[in-house]
Amino acid sequence: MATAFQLAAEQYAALDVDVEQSIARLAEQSISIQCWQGDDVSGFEQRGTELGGGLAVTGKYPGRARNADELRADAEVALSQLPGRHRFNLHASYAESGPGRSGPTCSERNQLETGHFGNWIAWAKSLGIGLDFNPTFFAHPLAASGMTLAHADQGIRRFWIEHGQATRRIAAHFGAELGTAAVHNLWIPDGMKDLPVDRWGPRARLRDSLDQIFAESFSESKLIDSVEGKLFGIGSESYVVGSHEFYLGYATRRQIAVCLDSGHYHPTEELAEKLSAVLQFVPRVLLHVSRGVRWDSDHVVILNDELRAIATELVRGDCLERVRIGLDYFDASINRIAAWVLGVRATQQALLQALLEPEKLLRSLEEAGDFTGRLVLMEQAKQLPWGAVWTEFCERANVAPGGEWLQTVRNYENNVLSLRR
Ligand code: RNT
Ligand code: ZN
Repeated sequence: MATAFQLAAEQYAALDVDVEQSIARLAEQSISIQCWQGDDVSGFEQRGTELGGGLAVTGKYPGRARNADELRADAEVALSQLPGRHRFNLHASYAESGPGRSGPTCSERNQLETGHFGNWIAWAKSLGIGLDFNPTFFAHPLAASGMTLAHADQGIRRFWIEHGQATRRIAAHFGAELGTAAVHNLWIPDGMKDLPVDRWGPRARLRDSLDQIFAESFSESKLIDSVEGKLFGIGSESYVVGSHEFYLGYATRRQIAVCLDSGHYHPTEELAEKLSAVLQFVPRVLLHVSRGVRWDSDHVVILNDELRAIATELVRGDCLERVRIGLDYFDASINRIAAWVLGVRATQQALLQALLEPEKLLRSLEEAGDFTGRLVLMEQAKQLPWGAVWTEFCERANVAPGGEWLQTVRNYENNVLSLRR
């Protein structure tokens, strides 16, 4: 008797879709997993500063990782429940001092060195995964005013420029050590709660700060530079220095990547729609896959229409080689490991659906001007048995296709997380 997968493969073949090709492409696609979901963006610096920067974590779910060893152990549980090979995305505030494990203090952010990340590199090597990196321009006394790289004070601005210079060096080191270019993504919280008089000065200063940070050049095989804009944040509702237009212009001029975060636009704007425009002018895009809900840009990623639209554009545009995909959300109200697994799986499922689209047929209908047939086939494609292909994909990777993975996470919760106080 034919299996569900064989029947699905036949159905797809009838629409000129090769499921084996889709599975092979999906298996190659890594998702960069955000360290900060594992510990509510706390990091390991010896500091008493609140998170700030407009970032707000809500929830008190027990079991947060309290140190780097716990975070790594938790991430390994998530990785064990995911098909494919993924990456891990660190923030500078996750620095450690070495075997002794107590992190540097946050006052040292401008002096961070590769040695502060030695344990992370060794861990990534042991798992055969790549690392990505982010400078941390928040949760710091010198960011308390709401300005960092755009600050009017020379001393404060210098501190943050040095931080960005240091983190690029560290990211390039990750790339060299692990044999896969690390994305260094720069996001700053700079902005104003209420109407500024001077929108120009901070943007001119930010441009100058960036020029200083990006002055040193590194091989593309080690480092991919990326800049991330935003529409607004808590406390920066009226003015964000690093807006989408600002960074799009900056990235175009410098020919670096621009980061598009799906939680960072007006609710009626579609990130999917932007890809074919932005990628005409910048060499690469970093996607921050997130889910905006009301004011919050960082809910756990689920398989929704927006995510499917993004994945579809990536596949139709044949641009997966130019796009790095990372998750960006933090939810402290549910099991944090489950939050990771959910987001990676949803992103992979969206990609699989896109890779299984009867694209050739759709294109031929469009080229023939048959827009009726195009719309009918788009609707028909929604009924296709992609779930059977997903099941096959997971079984080949020895992970559960459905929610059964939660049992492993729950066992770990009972045996490990629940003991953390
Ligand atoms: C903030 C940006 C940024 C952060 C992470 C923690 O609005 O999306 O990417 O979420 O750097
Ligand atoms: Zn982001």
